[in-house]
This record gives sequence, C-alpha cells and structure tokens, in this order.
Amino acid sequence: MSVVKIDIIGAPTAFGQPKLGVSLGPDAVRFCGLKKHLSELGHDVADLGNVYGSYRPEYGTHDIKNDEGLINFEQVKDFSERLASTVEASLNRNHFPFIVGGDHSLSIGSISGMANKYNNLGVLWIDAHGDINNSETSPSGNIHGMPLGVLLGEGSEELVNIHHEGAKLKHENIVLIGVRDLDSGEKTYIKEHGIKCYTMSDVERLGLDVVITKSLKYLQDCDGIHLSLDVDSLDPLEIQGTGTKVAGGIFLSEMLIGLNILSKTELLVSADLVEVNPLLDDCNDTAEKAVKIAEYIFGQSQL
Ligand code: EXY
Ligand code: MN
Ligand code: MN
Ligand code: MN
Repeated sequence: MSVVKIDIIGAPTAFGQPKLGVSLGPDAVRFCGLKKHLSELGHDVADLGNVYGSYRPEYGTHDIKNDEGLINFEQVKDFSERLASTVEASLNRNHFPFIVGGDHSLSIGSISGMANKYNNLGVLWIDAHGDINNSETSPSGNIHGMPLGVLLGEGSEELVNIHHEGAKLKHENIVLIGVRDLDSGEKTYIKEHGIKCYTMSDVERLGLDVVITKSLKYLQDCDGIHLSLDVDSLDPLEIQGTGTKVAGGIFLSEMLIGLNILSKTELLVSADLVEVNPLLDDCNDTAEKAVKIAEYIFGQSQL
C-alpha cells in the first residue's frame, strides 16, 4: 500500500456482548506498540484516543433488554452515533480510519460513518461468525451478533437509521470469510440474499490468499473497501483473548499471507480490528498478535 495517514480510533465498547474486558482491547493493543509499528512501515500515524459514549462499559449492564429483545440497546445506539461521527471526520481529512475494539457491535458505528462518502462500499468481514442476525433471528439478543444485519437495513429501525437514514450496505457488496458458526436464521438470510460467503471449509480448500484474491475481484467495482476483522476468526489454539472462540479457525501465518494480498489494493480505505479481550488472554498475547495483523493490513511483508 502507498503511504497513508492512519487515524487509530479506540472503540472501547463492550455493550454488544456479555463478557467484561473487551472494552480494554484498544489499550491492550496500544501497549503492544501499535502506533510505533505502523509508523515504522512509513505511514503517518495519529492516535486519536478512545471514543466514549455516555455510558461506561466497566459497569456491566447485561440485564437491560428493550422490547425487541436487544440487550443494551440504548448504550449501543449512543456509542454507534459517536463512533460514526469520529470516523466521518477522519475520512473528511482524507485519512484512513483504523478502528480498534471493542466488541463487534462497533462496526454499526464505524461503517455508518463511512456511508456519506462511500455509497457503494465493499466489506470484507473476516470472522468465525456471520454477525448478520437481527432482532427476530438473534438467539441471544447480543448486538455484536447483528452489525451486518443492521447495516443491511434489517431489524431495529433506530439502529438502522444511525448517523443517517436507511441501510448503509448492499447485499452484493459483502464478503464473509472464515465463518464456521452460523445460526439457522443467518444461514437462511445469507442464502436468500445471495451473500458471498467463504466458509472455513472454503478457506481450507482454497487457501486464504486465493479467497482474498477472489474477494477483491468480486468487489472490484466498489468505491472503497472496508475490512472488518474479528480476531475470533483465528484458531483458538493461537488466540485466547476473545469472547466467542470457535475451533477450527485460520492460523496466524495464513492470515498474514492473506492480508499481504489485501494490503496491495488501493481500494482499501478503512478497517476495524475487533473483539480483543485482555481479561480472557494469556499475558496480552492476543493483543501482540493483533498488532502483527495490523502491520500486515498496512503493508508489512517478510521481504
Ligand atoms: N450468532 C451468535 C449470536 O448472534 O448471539 C454469536 C455471535 C457472536 C458474534 C461474534 C462477534 O463475532
Ligand atoms: Mn514492527
Ligand atoms: Mn464478529
Ligand atoms: Mn466473531
């Protein structure tokens, strides 16, 4: 990738899921030298600090369900609005917003912040999960299982209309990669809308490098590409510090090879790196690996 102005935006939200600690993810990643490592690649890097909503994530409130069954709805909505504004301001300066989370509900805010500038945004969603539930299909009420659903205009109207009205993404502009734990409602939705999906079996069969190459070709007519990378896409043998681990994932070495290919496209305009939970981790190892992942997103290679 050519030299970019990267804005690191900490998104310490935890309201999309029940486990304490994921709001510490952004600082855990900073402690591993995120800014320094990205600067060493030649980029102009600013750390904008953390975005905070009106509610503090340290005090668990996981018993508040709204009448649609969504847990912490007000908190997620409030945080999403603030994050969307921060991301949009970064884009308006022609910077590359790099959002570090925090649970995956943050992508409602980050991608909503992209929507004014990009009306044909492509999304690479690398995750063990589909995150494409809505208030009707969700088995849990946890909003981190719903961001893609919301961004496609499904479920809670108030979440759909965050930052500006209506769906922010088109079904044909999304590629799911590494999925291996889908709820039945998600499977139906993906099939009915023809959403491009490379399951973990596809990744094993083809290799992540080929999957990324094919995905970039598929998204080639988009006006920009956003990467949303959930660390639970990686194999739990290598990643301890995340809240919803699923066996049989991508190994770090393969992830880096895939990201090396992604980093070469000039269409990549923004990224989220989410679900690092240092309270579930082993000596901040997952945050260390998250920094390695970030380096490869921004063009690190072995040569
Ligand atoms: N599909 C399950 C649910 O909706 O509750 C689990 C979602 C986990 C989502 C993680 C962040 O990627
Ligand atoms: Mn380095
Ligand atoms: Mn996710
Ligand atoms: Mn996940």
